[in-house]
Amino acid sequence: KVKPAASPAAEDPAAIAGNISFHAQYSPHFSPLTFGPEPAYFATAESVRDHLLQRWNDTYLHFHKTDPKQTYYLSMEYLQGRALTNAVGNLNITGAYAEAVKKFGYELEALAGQERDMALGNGGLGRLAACFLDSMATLNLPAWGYGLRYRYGLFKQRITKEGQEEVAEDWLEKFSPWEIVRHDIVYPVRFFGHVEISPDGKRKAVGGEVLNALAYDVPIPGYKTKNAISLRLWDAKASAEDFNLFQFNDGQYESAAQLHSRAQQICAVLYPGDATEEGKLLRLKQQFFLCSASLQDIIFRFKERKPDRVSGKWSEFPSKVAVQMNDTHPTLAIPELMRILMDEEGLGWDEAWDVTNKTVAYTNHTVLPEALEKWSQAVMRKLLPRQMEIIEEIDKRFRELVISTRKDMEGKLDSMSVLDNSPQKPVVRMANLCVVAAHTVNGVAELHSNILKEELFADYLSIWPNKFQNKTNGITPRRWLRFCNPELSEIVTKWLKTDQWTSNLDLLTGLRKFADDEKLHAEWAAAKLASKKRLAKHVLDVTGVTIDPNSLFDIQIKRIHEYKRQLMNILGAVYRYKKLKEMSAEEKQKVTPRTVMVGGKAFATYTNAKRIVKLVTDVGAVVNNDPDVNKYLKVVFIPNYNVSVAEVLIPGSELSQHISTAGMEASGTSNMKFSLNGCVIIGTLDGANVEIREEVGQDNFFLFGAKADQVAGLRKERENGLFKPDPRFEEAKQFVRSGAFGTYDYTPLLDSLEGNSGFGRGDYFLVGYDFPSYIDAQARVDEAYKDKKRWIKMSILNTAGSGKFSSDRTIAQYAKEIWGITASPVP
Ligand code: 26R
Repeated sequence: KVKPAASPAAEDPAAIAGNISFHAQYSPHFSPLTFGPEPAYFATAESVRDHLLQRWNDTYLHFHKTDPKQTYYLSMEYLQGRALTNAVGNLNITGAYAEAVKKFGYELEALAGQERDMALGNGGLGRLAACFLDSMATLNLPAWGYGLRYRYGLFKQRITKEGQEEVAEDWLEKFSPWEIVRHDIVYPVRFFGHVEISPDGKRKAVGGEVLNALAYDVPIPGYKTKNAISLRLWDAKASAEDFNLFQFNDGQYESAAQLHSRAQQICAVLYPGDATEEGKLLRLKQQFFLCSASLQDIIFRFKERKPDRVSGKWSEFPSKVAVQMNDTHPTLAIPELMRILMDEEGLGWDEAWDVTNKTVAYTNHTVLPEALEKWSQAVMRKLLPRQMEIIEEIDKRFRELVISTRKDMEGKLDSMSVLDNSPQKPVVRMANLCVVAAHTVNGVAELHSNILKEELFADYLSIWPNKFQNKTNGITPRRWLRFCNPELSEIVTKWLKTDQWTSNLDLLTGLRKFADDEKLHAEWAAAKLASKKRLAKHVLDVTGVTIDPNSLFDIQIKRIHEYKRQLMNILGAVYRYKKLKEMSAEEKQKVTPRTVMVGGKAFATYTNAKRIVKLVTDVGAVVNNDPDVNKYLKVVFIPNYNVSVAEVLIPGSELSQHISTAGMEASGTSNMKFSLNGCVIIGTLDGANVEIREEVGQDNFFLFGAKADQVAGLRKERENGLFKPDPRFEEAKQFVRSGAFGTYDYTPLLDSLEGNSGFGRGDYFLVGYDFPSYIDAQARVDEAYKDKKRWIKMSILNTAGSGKFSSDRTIAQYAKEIWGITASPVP
């Protein structure tokens, strides 16, 4: 019935349907004869993409003409999730598209569900980068992202009898409608080789293997603006010349295409295992590939925007370019920019260093020692000989600076220097290189930034007191409330009498004055129940477990890590189960029914994390099938936690757990998403929890546990044998040891909570110390939940107090206080 129309239409559902039909027929990926949900999704996505392309071209041209200072965000991770709902939402054409697809008999939501998550990231850091892009576009900032186009992003998690199983996830199997290959944008990236010195003393990298970086652009639309920015992802390619036709015709197929297969390895997977030397080398290659290609592109654009710019004008570079390094993974941008400026553009060291320093800034996302990158000097010298020379020079000059200007700090040089020259294992300390080279270093929450200043980078603070800043993380309110929770969004808009909160999240404080309003309570409770039912359906679909939407939904979703203490959560559930078993039928009547849900991926080689996954599933298998208690407690492991699963779980949760050992979680960002969706937090004073509690009010946050400044002392106490475990903690562990949850050997996992040595680290994460106050806090939760009015009020006040945690606020601060860029809206 629908007439195909090539021109994109934004407003009119009939015209949109025509355009969708056009895409189904003229850019077909499937037979146009069948129009099932999958082809319908692709055709719809391509129709939406037409709008994005228009804006994206206009924005590029506008930036080109006005030549503003621009930020380039360098990140090894982007956890974009799905794009369709977000794109039509940001373009403000959801209604029209929903109606259009109805003409083909589809619900827009169902089509959106066809899309594979773009999961080019691990967790917090990658999702933060995705939220930042959304805010940069929305704020009309001249900024964009650079990353790698991994073929296999984060693995798919399957839960079997053995626990977690990792399966490669091929998000590009059926092509992504959201990326545009840019055959016009290709840069050579050199690995290995050696440094050649010309008669006039100039140094230059030559030889080795050269691979090409090919750009793929993902347009990022801003919310209710004409601006659309770019996420540029690099793919590695070898050229035809590298294909040895002679060898191939001689039957030597593998060696004929050797460089082609090496190129494929670079972008094959996100975080390839780095246990082997080959693995380490590959990761370093990935990092350099991102840095080198991005910098060449940045410099190309710097020249393109004002072709009369000559190399004498390099001092202008920092007034046009800001480079933000998302953690230390793109640190090689520093020596690579130095190399380009010196070896290719002819600058001297001092000038190149000045330009580099004024251009790059570094964000730290973790203080965990094992996550602070250190690369072997030997590997680096082999793979990147010229860049390694430059790093050595940076190190040398930093040492000279300290000795000549801060004699008093000389004794600290061993830990402050860029190179760690210990004879057993000489390494480059990437964080130190970042601190020495960048003009600004920031942490991602107040507490974390203070820890950086007082501990990790304390010595540098006295040399560069103005280098250190805080930028508390944020989340995009579009994806994380407006689009994932339309029911609650409508209520918020209705009571605030405006939908402006979607781009000015501070307006949410306006809900506070209705926190006791019974009509709002009724609407709020109904919206929450609807979301809980949607969540329950998801749980049934993926696990086969039926959960009761009237029970308290208690959720912990995040990467599985010992410092995040999922083990404390599950031991708490074990304790709860044991107490339920001991109760009379009468006593049980008074219990608040609970559904405890845990989700998250464990790194493939992280044994204890995998044991924790297994324990949650084992406890669930027993508890959920125990007719004595399963009306009061269910324990579910949610498989394959990702962005799309989060969009279902977060709106439906009532209590969420952010229970890391104080001082260890740099910020956390899901805590913000939960709070924004009216979910109450049980948590420690860690990361952004501290600021969330300040904003939502201490009565609306269940606090427990040791404070960050107590942690070191408590570990000492424990070493000295002064720790007396609470009997409830002993009881919970003993119950697991007794085999109540099956025959799997949990001894090593539980032993990590004991002693001062041996298998564990003497309960390094202080689960035993915090357990009693955690159980007490959970008891307060149970009491609070019995009082429905009180609970809903807490829920409303959480949403009302979440304004600060918009990534619009975070990005506005980066723009002003680090990057020095201003809005540049397309007219
Ligand atoms: C290279 C390897 C060692 C590696 C280590 C750590 C790779 C990736 C990571 C991920 C870390 C840096 C990460 O995701 N950190 C998280 O960043 C979030 C965004 O700032 C914080 O909210 C969160 O607390 C922090 O753990």
